[in-house]
Amino acid sequence: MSDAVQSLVDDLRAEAERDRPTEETPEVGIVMGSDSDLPVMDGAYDALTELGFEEVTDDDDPPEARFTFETYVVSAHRTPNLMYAYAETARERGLDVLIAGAGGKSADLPNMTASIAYPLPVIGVPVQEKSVSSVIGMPTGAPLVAVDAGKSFNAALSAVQVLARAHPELETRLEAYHEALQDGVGTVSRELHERGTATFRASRK
Ligand code: RP5
Repeated sequence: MSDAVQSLVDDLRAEAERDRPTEETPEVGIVMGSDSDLPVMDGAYDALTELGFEEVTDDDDPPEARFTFETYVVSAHRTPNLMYAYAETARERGLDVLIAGAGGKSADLPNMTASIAYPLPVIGVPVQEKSVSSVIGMPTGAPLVAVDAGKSFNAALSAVQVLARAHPELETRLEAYHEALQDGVGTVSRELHERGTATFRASRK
């Protein structure tokens, strides 16, 4: 194992040994197979921050926000030891739900993470269309929830839905988010109706 990977594995295992209060540990863990997945996986970042989550970048100095998340690159095939350490320590490190994304035809990070982290729920994100079947193709008894290719934003919303069962505050935030979506449709619907198609279409160009 390289020094860079070994030090990450050591940090994860050391963190799992610590007994931090749940308010100080991230609820959501985001992992992706490569930093090249970030332009797709950053939808999860966008959704979580929109819902008031903040990112933990230093376990010893977590952000003020009550609900937080963390982000790592973990390659199933190039760094299997890191994948194992990440998934194996996830629960002990206080995580409640994981979002795992990978691309390529052998997108094994989501399903292997789900197998190792079980029974922690894992939401898989196929980073590309060609990754869908390898992400969702889990055998009976080995569950993985998955979104469509590229839908990391929805993966994060689903993660917050899971958390909201135990945190009414998050349910309120999800409802407010949905109401804002509805409001957007209502506003544009009235605008289209009242301005008429020709004017509305011209105003969009
Ligand atoms: C990239 O390699 C894909 O986007 C994938 O997420 C990443 C990791 O694949 P492995 O290193 O696990 O094979 O092409």
